[in-house]
Order: sequence, then structure tokens, then C-alpha cells
Amino acid sequence: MPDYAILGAHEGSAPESPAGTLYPPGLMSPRPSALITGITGQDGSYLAEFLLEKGYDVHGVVRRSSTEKFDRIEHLRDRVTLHQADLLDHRSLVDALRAARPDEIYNLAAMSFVAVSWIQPTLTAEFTGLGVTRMLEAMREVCRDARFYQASSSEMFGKVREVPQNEHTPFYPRSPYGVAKAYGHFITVNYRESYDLHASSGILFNHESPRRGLEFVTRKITWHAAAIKLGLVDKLPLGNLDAERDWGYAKDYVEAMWMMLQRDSPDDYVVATGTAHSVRDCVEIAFDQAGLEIAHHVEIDESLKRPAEVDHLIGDASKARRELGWEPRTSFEELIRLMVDADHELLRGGGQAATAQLSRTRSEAKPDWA
Ligand code: NAP
Ligand code: F7E
Repeated sequence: MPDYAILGAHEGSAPESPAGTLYPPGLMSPRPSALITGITGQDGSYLAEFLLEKGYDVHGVVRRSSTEKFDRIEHLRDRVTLHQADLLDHRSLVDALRAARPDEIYNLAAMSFVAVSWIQPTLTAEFTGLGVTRMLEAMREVCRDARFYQASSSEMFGKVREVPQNEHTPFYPRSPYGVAKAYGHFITVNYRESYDLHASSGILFNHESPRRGLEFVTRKITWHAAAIKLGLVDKLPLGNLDAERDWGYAKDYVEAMWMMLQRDSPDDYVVATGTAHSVRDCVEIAFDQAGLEIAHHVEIDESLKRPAEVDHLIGDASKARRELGWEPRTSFEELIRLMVDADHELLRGGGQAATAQLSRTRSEAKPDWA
């Protein structure tokens, strides 16, 4: 098998080098290169690790901030090349692509927290919706033969039209975030069909990990379970305990992203475990792992309930299983238990990181709709 195939660059045709030189089959090709927007996020950090292991030259887009927040990729800093760019700024995206010359582009950057999308609806549309068009336009301009992955979301299904949801289920988004993602999804499909781009969209259901942001419900629960156990806090405020999600492990899910870009033809794929659990189930497992009584610590905070809720999501990933050979490897219960253990380990030392996190959870922004 040729070297580029082992490394993961595209089978079936000779890979094109960034400068446009074709390498005939049998000749050594250079390392495949990938650019990840959102590399500082949960998925971006796992995907960067995964691609480095596969031998890729990994580039990441980071946006300028007065304080660098690179915790999730600190351990990779000397192995990835970072480019300063912003989804709001076309010029910077073009420059990042020119510098990186990627074979594969993973567009993971977005305003990804659903609750905040009601507080910043226009910005959410700019980042999460129009940002996709800016990336696709930059790709057309600089490297139209690259392969493009768009991070679509199960939030597009919203008020679900059928159960379970698959690639043909109609969308009914229930938040400004879901609406913006539906735009990002369809513009990816449209550019694929209009310009014959290798652009694929992964409709990923919720996926979590010890690197999940503290504002998302699973991590909020596992962090609090560990913090309560250690006597750092006493209460866990939550909103709707009845909401159900199809939760998987982020580390398993980034593999599906890569698998999509190794296909000869671009397409859309649902990525999910096929099982749903409630927020209440999550609390029960986390508190069991920490050896705590729920009744003593969990309180309902009405302001954490959303103006329009997504009640029940469950995905049918049979196309991804069949065509990509993708399988989730981690059960919900294993995931929540490993997240509690990781938070316990993190907080046990009581060091600077834990103190900073504590002040962050205390200052959690309250939405205006309550
Ligand atoms: P995340 O942890 O919130 O990471 C989001 C990333 O986007 C961060 O690196 C962030 O950079 C970057 N970003 C935000 N706005 C940007 C801008 N204007 N310009 C450049 N970068 C920007 O999200 P995630 O959980 O890894 O999710 C990755 C992607 O998958 C997102 O598009 C999300 O909407 C989508 N998705 C997630 C799930 C899930 O369950 N995790 C499910 C379906 C789809 P900073 O570090 O500078 O903030
Ligand atoms: O909420 C309920 C809340 O914020 C899950 C993002 O990655 O997945 C994520 O979006 C459920 C909702 O994730 C609290 O009402 C109850 O029903 O963890 P979440 P999400 O909204 O599903 C999708 C697929 C994405 O694409 C997004 O980017 O939990 N819930 N009480 C709560 N949620 C939060 N955050 N905090 C609570 O206290």
C-alpha cells in the first residue's frame, strides 16, 4: 500500500501536493497536512492528537485574545503549527490556508454553547453560520482540491420529526445555535453540489469528555460531583432534568470526522451511539461514582431552563457504521464515570486550575429570559 494511504491521505488517486505537483503512485508523497479551525476546543484538541498519531502535519487556527487559552493543546504546542485567524475575517482565513496548504480542512470552530445563542443570536449566526461560508470561500480561493469537514449538529433536528434521527430526517431547530448550524450544513451541501468540492458534513450528536467546557451539562455535573466530594462546593444548580440526549465520547467521535474525509466521495453522516439518557440519569451515575446522595445537593434553578427546549435526541448512525466502519467504543456510563474520576483527580490537588475553575462556575452568566 502506498505511504500516503497508510498515513491517511486520499486513496484512489495520487495525492496532490500543496504546490500542485502530482506524486505518481509508488513515489513517496509528503506527509499529509490538515488544518483544524477550533483546535483549542474539546474536539479540536482530540482531533489534533489523532491526526498527529496518523503522521499528519497539523495546523490550527486560533483567534487573538488578550489572554491565551490553549490549555487543551498545551501538550501539543511544539508539534502543531498555529495560525492566527478568525471566522469573522475572510482575509485571515485565506492567509491561514495559504500558509498551511492543507489536504484536509476540519471546520470545528463555532460558538457552540446553545444557551448563549439566545443571548448573542447575531454573533452566533456570524460565527456558526456565516463562518462556514467564509471557510468554504477561502478554500475555493486557495486550495479547492482539499477535503472539507463541517461540524454539523444534532441540534438541527430540534423538535424531532422522527425517532431515531438519520441523514434524511427533516430539521426543526429550536435555538439560534441550531438555526445557524442548519445554515452551515446546507451551505456545505450547496458548495459541494455547486462547485464540486469534496465537502462533507458530520451530523454529530452530543459528545463529551474530561475536556468538555464546564458550562455543558455533563461536565457541569461531573465537576460538581467531584467538587462536592472534596468539600469545595455544596450545591449543584441545574435546569431541565428530563431532557434526553444521545451522549458519546468525544475521542471516539473525532475518528468519524477523519473517516469521512478518507472516502472518495463526500457525503453527510450521522454520528451517534443510538442510546439516549436523561440529565437525571447523568446525575445519578456521577453521584454514584462520587459516593454522594443527590437529594442533599441538587437544586433546580428555573433560570437554567431554556426558552425552547430540545426534549429528546437519539441518532441512527447505521450509515456511518456501514460506509465508514465507525463504531462508538465507550458507553454513557463509562463516559460519566471516567469524567468524574478525571475531575476528582484535577481538583484533588486544589491547585491554581481548580481555584480558577471554581470562580468560573460561580460567575456562570445567567441568561436574560428568566
Ligand atoms: P468548543 O469546545 O466550544 O470549541 C469551539 C472552538 O471554536 C474553540 O477552539 C474556539 O476558540 C473556536 N472559535 C469560536 N469562535 C471562533 C472564531 N470566531 N474564530 C475562530 N475560532 C473560533 O466546541 P467542541 O465541543 O469542540 O465542538 C466542535 C464543533 O462541533 C463546534 O462547531 C460545535 O458546534 C460542533 N458540535 C459539537 C458537538 C458536541 O457535542 N461537542 C456536537 C455537534 C456539533 P476559543 O478557544 O478561542 O474560544
Ligand atoms: O445541554 C439540559 C439542557 O448544554 C444538554 C453542544 O455541544 O450538544 C451540545 O448542546 C441538555 C439541555 O448541550 C442544565 O436544557 C439541564 O437539554 O450540555 P448542554 P446541548 O444544548 O445539547 C449539541 C449536539 C451541540 O451541537 C452543541 O454545540 O441539558 N440542562 N440543566 C442543562 N444544560 C446546561 N448546559 N446547564 C444546566 O444546568
